[in-house]
Amino acid sequence: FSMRDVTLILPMHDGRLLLGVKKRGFGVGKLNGFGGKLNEGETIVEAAARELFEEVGIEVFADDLKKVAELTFLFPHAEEDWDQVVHVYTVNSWRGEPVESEEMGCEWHSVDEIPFDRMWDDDKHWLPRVLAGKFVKGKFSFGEDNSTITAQEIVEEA
Ligand code: 8OG
Repeated sequence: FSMRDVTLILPMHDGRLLLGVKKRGFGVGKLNGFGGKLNEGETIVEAAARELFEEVGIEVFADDLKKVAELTFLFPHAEEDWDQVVHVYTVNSWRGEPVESEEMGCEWHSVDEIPFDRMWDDDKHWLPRVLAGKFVKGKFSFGEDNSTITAQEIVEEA
């Protein structure tokens, strides 16, 4: 058994972060970056670029994706296949204008005023460090409600 790899991409421009509002699926209603599971045969960065285009209509070069975090999420009270490793990237150049899709709305937020109350519970722990330019490696366990953090470990940061 090996954990599923998932992507999360944070487009940034001029001190602002583009966040999606998920309209369906896992994490519906929450503000988040863009991304999802890998398709068969895809690399992680290929999947990241595809998800960005599908969810918000912007096109990036793989080389412009900068890996900023690797986060392990454990859900001991859910099905085993909820556990996953999220590979997080920032990107600051792309082609096209962000557009809403069927799956995602989108909103710009200043990096100084990120609405953590509308995001996943773990984000307030790792995202500020990423926005401060750090690489974060972390592990988070969720409780019975599968949305509140019960244990966390930032295992590496440089
Ligand atoms: O395709 P799927 O719906 O599984 O994609 C889930 C997206 O949500 C993917 O981009 C990874 C991201 N994601 C989680 N858990 C968490 C989390 O705890 N915090 C943040 N910020 N993103 C998460 O799956």
